Amino acid sequence: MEKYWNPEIECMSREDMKKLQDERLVAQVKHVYENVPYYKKLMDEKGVTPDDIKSTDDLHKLPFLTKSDLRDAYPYGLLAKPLSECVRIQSTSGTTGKRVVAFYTQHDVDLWEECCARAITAVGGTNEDVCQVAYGYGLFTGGPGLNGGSHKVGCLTLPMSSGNTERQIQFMTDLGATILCCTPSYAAYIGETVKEMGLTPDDLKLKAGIFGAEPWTEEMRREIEKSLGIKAYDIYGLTETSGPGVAFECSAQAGMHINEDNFIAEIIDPDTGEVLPEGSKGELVFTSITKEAFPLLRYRTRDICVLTREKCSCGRTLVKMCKPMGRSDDMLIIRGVNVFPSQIETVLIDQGYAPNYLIEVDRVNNTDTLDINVELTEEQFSDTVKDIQIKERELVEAIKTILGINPKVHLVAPKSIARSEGKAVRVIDKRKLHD
Ligand code: DLL
Repeated sequence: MEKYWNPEIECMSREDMKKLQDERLVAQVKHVYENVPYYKKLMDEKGVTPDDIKSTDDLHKLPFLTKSDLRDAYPYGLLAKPLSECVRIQSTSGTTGKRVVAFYTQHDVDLWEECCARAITAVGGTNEDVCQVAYGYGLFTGGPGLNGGSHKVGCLTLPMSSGNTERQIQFMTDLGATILCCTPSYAAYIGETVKEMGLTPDDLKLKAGIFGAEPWTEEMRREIEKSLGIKAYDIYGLTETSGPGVAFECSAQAGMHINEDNFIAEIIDPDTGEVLPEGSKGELVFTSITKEAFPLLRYRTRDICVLTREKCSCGRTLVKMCKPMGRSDDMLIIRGVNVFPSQIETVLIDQGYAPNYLIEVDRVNNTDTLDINVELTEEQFSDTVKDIQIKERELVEAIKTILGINPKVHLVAPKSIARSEGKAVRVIDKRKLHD
């Protein structure tokens, strides 16, 4: 039987949800207009006033916000409540430019934790569970978000943070963790380490994992499910909209339900900004309708996605988003061809490699180069040099078929590609260094 944390909201009729969103949007636009001079200016420039926004049908009239607005307004320029009412700051894990700093009132923290509680309940979590949170704690939203959700549900919460993998596994077995929350790349690494420690999934009590914060493929889902003996569920979110829990997967494991009572989702054409009809592929845009301190309106996520309202077998009526299919800004253009790292990952896993790889893009004599370093497993490593060369050629062919361009493939020794305890670094684009 499917369990819900908040059945009234999660299974609300479309009509009632629209009514709720309409009311909340109208109030939110007024709140932002009156308290955030930066956004008021954007609205004034567009000739829009709060009176023009009577329902979600008017959403398209509002100006967009982008990461560059967040940088311009850093640190307090988008704050909509006095600092004395804020109780928390979180920040992006980004390593380039100024970090994004998000603010929360206690009300905002409560709503965020409710979203994460819905995600944990959707994977079967109850107060009988032991929930190991191995996302990073600190400024990154992963640890604090799932930690709060786990408390709300009443799970016994293990606030492990990421890293120290053998200790993670020791706690996991000693304390009988049943739910694991971390990035999918770290889950895959934990799976590898379990095997290396001479353990099998039967030695673990784990039943479910809640993995997100970075792109991962269906093939990777199956790998993780096998190596840990669990069901692996996706979770999505971004610092700008609070953190994990904006959307979460249910028992159907086919797309993530968006917490629409808090976030209105739109899909736009990333080039023109035009709102696209339901079912179209485009850039995901979110409007927070309940957040008090950092209420971003029409925030462009850069995540490329499709929304669907098809009936879900879990009974939830919340709109679903597919796995992000890449970002409008991290898509690689190599010799004029659009390349998403996930396409390469799919080929690697299909051909029996572990998802440990590093893509290096460079430009030599005005021509783009694509080098893909792929780690061999221990079993594959015992092959002769000749066998390895054959394997490299096979991979080159398979990738060429999918991408239409010729990569260089380097099969490297097991464990020679640095492991990540947070988000994996999959791409090094050296062209940016020359520009
Ligand atoms: O990654 C929040 C989070 C923490 C989500 C833990 C899920 C679990 P940021 O560091 O601000 O926040 O990064 C947000 O990460 O715009 C996406 O591009 C990417 N992302 C997040 N979740 C997923 C996912 C957190 N499930 C950015 N699949 C987003 C693919 C994801 N990409």
